[in-house]
Amino acid sequence: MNRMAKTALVTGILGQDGPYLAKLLIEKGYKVFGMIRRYSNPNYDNLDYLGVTKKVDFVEGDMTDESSLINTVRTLRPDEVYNLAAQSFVGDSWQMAKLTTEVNALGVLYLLNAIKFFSPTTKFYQASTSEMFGLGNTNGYQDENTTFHPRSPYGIAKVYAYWMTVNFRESYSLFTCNGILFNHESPIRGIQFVTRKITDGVARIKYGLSKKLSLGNLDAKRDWGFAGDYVEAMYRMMQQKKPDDFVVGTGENHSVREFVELAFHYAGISNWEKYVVTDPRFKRPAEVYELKSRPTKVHKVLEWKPKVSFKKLVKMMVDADLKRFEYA
Ligand code: NAP
Ligand code: G4F
Repeated sequence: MNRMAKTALVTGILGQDGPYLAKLLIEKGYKVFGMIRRYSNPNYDNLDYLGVTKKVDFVEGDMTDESSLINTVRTLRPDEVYNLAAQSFVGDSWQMAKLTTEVNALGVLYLLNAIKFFSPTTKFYQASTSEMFGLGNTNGYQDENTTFHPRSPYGIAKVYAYWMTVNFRESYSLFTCNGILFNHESPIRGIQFVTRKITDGVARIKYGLSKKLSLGNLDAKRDWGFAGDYVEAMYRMMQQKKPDDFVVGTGENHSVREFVELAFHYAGISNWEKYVVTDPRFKRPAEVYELKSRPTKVHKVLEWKPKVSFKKLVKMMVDADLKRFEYA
């Protein structure tokens, strides 16, 4: 190991963003430690997909187990901690509100305390989210000044974590920042999320493995970008002289229906209406109807802009799922 290499601890390393961030940090010369929770059979597929599994050092820990976080931070004393771990599926958060709160809210407090007591020079990134805005908007968009009105236990837990992150900065002068990221997707997006559910469903239909695709609210609108672009914004936030909070998004939004239409189109299937059925099971008790960022601050201060357009993103995901089934 290069002794001068910076060190980063990434929680949630096996999810979607973890592997993209790990790849970026490794390319920048970091030594990356990835925290994984105890599993009888952990799944390294996403890290394998990006070719970085062997370049990450794994440490065991769980966001609900304070002592594991203390031990990890005390032992590694990393330069940077990126807290990506979460029960991140909004739809499940009503059924598992307590677990969601323990992981997404209290877990962040434990991690911040571990840094405060055992490694106060460590910089901390919190994976905050546009779900915190919920119904809140300012003339049809959301930015750093928009009021939070979360609509799910997930969003509420994230609001707690957001404010704890701000509070540790204000109370103890720690370097803590929030990236308020709008939806970002990729070929390794979890299968439950609507984009990947659509591209996986389209590929199954294309290869005759499925006849229907069941979805919930087709009118919901999201500001969708590519995960590979968004981890660069996380990194840049942590390189600032002063910690701050940033909204990260594309500045445009599209409906679930538009995503569906394009995905079927790229797979070469006409008449998408023939295959898509709406199922109330996939509707939410309280919906966030529309999210759209105003990313002026991140453009100006971090000089960050997304590289992958909405159309390119849909195509990338459709192509990847078609390829998976081609060899299945
Ligand atoms: P993801 O794919 O669901 O990954 C979340 C990771 O957290 C998984 O690796 C999971 O571990 C881990 N985790 C869950 N519970 C844990 C626990 N108790 N202890 C330790 N690790 C635990 O999520 P993502 O899309 O990469 O998102 C990364 C972060 O950004 C999340 O905090 C999410 O809430 C936030 N965010 C995401 C988006 C987006 O559009 N993707 C937008 C805004 C904010 P397992 O692999 O073991 O399940
Ligand atoms: O893909 P989704 O499940 O993502 P959602 O709820 O926007 O949350 C994602 O983005 C957040 C950032 O804004 C993250 F914080 C969070 O961790 C996660 O990554 O749903 C998107 C929209 C919703 O309006 C949902 O009601 O799609 C709608 N939808 C319609 N049919 C569906 C379905 N969502 C899912 N998951 N499955 C459906 O069948």
